[in-house]
Amino acid sequence: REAGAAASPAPAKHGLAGNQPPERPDWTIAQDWARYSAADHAIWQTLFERQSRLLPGRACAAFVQGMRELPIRHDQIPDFERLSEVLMRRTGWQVVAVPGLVPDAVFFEHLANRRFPAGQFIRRADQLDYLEEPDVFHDVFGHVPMLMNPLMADYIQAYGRGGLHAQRLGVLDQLARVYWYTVEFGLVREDGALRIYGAGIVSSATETRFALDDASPHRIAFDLSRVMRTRYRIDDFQESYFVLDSLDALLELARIDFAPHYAEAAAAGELEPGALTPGDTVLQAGTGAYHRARRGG
Ligand code: HBI
Ligand code: FE
Repeated sequence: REAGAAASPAPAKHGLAGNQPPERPDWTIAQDWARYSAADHAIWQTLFERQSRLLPGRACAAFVQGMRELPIRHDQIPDFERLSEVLMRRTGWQVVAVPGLVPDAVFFEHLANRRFPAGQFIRRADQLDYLEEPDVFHDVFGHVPMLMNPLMADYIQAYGRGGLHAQRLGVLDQLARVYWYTVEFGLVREDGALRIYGAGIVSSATETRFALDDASPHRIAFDLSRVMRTRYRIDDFQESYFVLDSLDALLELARIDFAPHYAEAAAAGELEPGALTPGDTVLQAGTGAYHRARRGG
């Protein structure tokens, strides 16, 4: 089984592109769609077709609907300007191109202004299942369809605002965990089953199967303070997935004041990714076999 494609960033790590000074202070670059090669588009097509075979019955309804309503083809890397025209009308969002990971403050500033920073580059053919930085497939296939859903659109903007505030409060790690276990690796109950809405899962063939079908990970009902306490892995599948009752819960998360939850989480102490606690509503306790085998345990 290939490594999980946790193609989402570790907090505060500048990307490979971060080595040279940014062209603009907000780190945006031109997507320059015409410069993608046939080989680039072919990698998109490979990834797109693989997920399209896997996702029916696994991706949540909002993801499927967002994908259907956006100009995202199977055989070409989408043009961000065309995506932004549709997104802007629907939820006021736009997609801006960046070279890779950008500093936290820059990332939050974009999200707070309904600009989603998407990697301009696409992974190499030998990186189909794992890459360190979010590329255009992770960001546009994984994240952008959910931005057509008003609940997620508001939630991610609130996250951007919260991120700027959390940095000042010194609680960024806790907030980043909430993003990680929702926007990146969240599951949601739908028609009595578990469905994917997290971009890190929905854009990964291996993790799409692992998160829903494998006996190894825990599936735990989402609880804000609990998630704030829970460390996460950036280099492999998650050991625990947190489940929303419905995407309506994002509305609540976008509105409430996180401050008391930060304090509660800090007082309760951090949890390892695979831990269970008495307060958990465990929907499915995992065996942990996958990660034990990876540790050679
Ligand atoms: N930059 N381009 C990009 N994409 C991300 O998802 C991203 C980032 N920088 C920081 C970051 N995510 C996380 O560290 C924050 O969510 C904490
Ligand atoms: Fe991401």
